Amino acid sequence: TETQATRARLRFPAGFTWGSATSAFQIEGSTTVDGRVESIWDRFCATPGAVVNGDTGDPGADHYRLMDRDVALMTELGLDAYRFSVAWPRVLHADGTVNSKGLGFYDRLVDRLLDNGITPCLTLYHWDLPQALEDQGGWANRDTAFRFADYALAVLDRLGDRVVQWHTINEPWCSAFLGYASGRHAPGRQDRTAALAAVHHLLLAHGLGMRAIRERVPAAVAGLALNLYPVAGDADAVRRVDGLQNRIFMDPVFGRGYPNDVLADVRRWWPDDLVRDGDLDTIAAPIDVLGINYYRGYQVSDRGETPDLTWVGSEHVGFHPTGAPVTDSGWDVQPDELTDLLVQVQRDYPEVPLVITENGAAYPGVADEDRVAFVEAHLRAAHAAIDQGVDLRGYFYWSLLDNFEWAEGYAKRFGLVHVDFATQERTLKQSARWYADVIRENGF
Ligand code: GBH
Repeated sequence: TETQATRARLRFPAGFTWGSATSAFQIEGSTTVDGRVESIWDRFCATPGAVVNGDTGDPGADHYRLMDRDVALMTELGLDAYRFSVAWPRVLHADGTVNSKGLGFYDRLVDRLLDNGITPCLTLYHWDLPQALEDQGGWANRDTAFRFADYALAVLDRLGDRVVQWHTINEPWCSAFLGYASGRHAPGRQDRTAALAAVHHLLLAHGLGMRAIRERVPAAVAGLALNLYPVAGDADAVRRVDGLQNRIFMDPVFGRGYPNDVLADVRRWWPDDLVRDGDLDTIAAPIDVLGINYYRGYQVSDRGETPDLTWVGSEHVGFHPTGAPVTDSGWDVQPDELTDLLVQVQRDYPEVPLVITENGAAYPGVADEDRVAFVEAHLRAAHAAIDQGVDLRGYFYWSLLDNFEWAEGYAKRFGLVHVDFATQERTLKQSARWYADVIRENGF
């Protein structure tokens, strides 16, 4: 109607999914209960100097115990969908048998969500590898991909009758390069060859996971979530960073194999027997949707001041501020680049619809106008991409709750909902109220 058109100046397509996202290790706490085994992040948090303030996964936002309360918050916001991850260390006992009690938590979560009309969107792996697997080489070990498939089947067998939306792996770039090259994330290794092996084994795990999902849930809508970055600056640096960040994952997933220019850059460290017959077909299993996690773009140059181990074979590349305002994490706020990214991904990989599986920012406080402005600008950018023909199906704000921001600990707050980590009191931020209006109006 006319009233709605004037009130909501930007309307999203009918059926557009409004969501918010979290991940298991970042919110659950209760890391030693109900048979949960140690993960690489538990071990990493115990390493002096690894995480700001020595913060750990406990008690976190205590979501494992406050789940009902948190689903009530989602209902208050009016979320269409909730993206969460399952903790692999909760699902399998140390001896590899299925931990029914650990899975029971997700079983109840899914039921709660469905009871409240919220679509569960399940991510199988958001960085919390069982430490026992790391002790056998972690993602640098090919066998981990097959263990992931076993784990995926255990989750599918328990939840596949009710969960339709699945993502295999969240941000394999972080697991591979921050985990094994720079060592900024768990398991904190600095080994270029291990990082490249991890890239391949994470992608192989994705492909095997897709196969398991297809076997068990024929109606599934499934894919993976990549943290993609638009890159600008010196041509060779752009090619290298775009290659290691974006194309090294998208090209194999969309059936093109690894990009030759990236293979040439990393040749010295790429293990000889890494890619076996059939692997690329497994990785190229058709997906239904590509999840994009968008936070910022990169401004790069051919010469950085100090070598950065993250960028295997391109350690000399420099990263520079654009001059844009920054969030509390120091990240440049670059909404327009989101339009370019979505348009470019859809043009270069036209096979599938897109969904923004994460977008958000760290800002302090409950009166968080900055977060409102951030989300509004990014939704405008997403809408502009839709206007240019991009098939964008949804938007998930990162994050529902303030939580454990990995190596940054609890100091950086991404939530729509404020969490007092001492009392576990939840308070809706101004942005949460604003987002609830956006959801109700399907725009703003
Ligand atoms: C996402 O990562 C994650 O999926 C989510 O869990 C996380 O909470 C959220 O975004 C916010 O960060 O300077 O070398 O330490 C986005 C990718 C990875 C970007 C870590 C910042 C710090 C790299 N993030 N990275 S480093």
